[in-house]
Amino acid sequence: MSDVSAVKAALKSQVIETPSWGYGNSGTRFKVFAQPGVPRDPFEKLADAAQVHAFTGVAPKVSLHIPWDRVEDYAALTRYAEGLGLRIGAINSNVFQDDDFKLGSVTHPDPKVRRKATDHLLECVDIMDATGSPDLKLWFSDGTNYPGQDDIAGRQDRLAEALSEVYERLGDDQRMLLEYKLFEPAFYTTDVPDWGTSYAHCLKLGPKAQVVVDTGHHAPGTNIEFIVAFLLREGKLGAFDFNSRFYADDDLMAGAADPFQLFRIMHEVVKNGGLEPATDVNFMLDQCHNIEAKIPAVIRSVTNVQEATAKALLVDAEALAGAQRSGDVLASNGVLMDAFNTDVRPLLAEVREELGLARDPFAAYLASGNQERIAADRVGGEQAGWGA
Ligand code: PSV
Ligand code: MN
Ligand code: MN
Repeated sequence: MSDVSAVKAALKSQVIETPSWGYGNSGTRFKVFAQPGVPRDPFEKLADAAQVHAFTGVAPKVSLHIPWDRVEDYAALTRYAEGLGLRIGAINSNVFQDDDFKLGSVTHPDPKVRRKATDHLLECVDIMDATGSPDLKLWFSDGTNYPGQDDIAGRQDRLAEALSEVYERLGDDQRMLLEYKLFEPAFYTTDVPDWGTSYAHCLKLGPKAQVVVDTGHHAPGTNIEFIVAFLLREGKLGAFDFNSRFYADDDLMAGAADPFQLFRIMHEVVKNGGLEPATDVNFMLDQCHNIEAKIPAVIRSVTNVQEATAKALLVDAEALAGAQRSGDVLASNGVLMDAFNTDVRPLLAEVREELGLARDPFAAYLASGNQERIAADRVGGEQAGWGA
């Protein structure tokens, strides 16, 4: 896309959904470093998300995680979000923190445990009804640690059965997003380890089931942009969980570890219609900010995704197609690299100015005094964290 006004329009209409848990304390199994001013409940998480939206203009949706964001009155939470100019995004189920799920949730050998897990997923659909959320995001930690521990194919049968019960419960405007992850916490087999397994289940379930690509959930060296192109072609790319990694599921800020990979992914998104509102790809972040300040880190991640998107939109599609047709390897690669090597920060600053925002959202947020305000106001009570 070389028409600058079309590029700007596309950047203005892209929506990036931020995760409630990204605003809470998090850490590794070694230590959680608490930060001042961190939210004490889901309402305060929404208030922080509203700051990110106020300064970037493109983050009006927030993913919730149940039970971390369980409240008495979801209608009140939704009204509060709306009052802040936000909408509730994906409802993330959690079947990985209950003692009963040690050997699996929906794939557990005991039908009573499977019932409990499926009931939680159904509760998440009730919460979608109450909040207007369109997306149920499913990630299963289910798997085994040792050869012979359980029946690999049998677990697929149990998974399919639970997914189909939940699928049947979805309303017309609701969909199921099935996330995969190579390993962890299971270390031998994982029941949904890769995009192929997720895709196969989604295909059988029907059009309301789509795959989530979490950019931190692959073996090192995996070509994620290939997966993206393939799933878009099949109409099965539902969403991204953006984050970046150097080693495994590091959950670092999106675009921090490998901006070139994020650009390559966004190039396939743009090229294959993934930015069109009708394709309905949900661009979510799924990351944790262990040592950096949370709101500024989410702002940085949003702008990193925007920069990768802007560069992808600047790819000269005609020149690229021409070079590809003539088999000119170096010219084709050159077209892509020209776009990647463009400094898009001035373009994005203009886009923000046209939206009535500060040219640099990161600096503007730091100058706003909000960070100091929340540190002073949010004393007492227990700070929310990943898993609380
Ligand atoms: C699992 O590693 C995962 O990526 C899933 O999306 C979870 O819901 C999320 O992390 C929790 O942070
Ligand atoms: Mn994820
Ligand atoms: Mn993850």
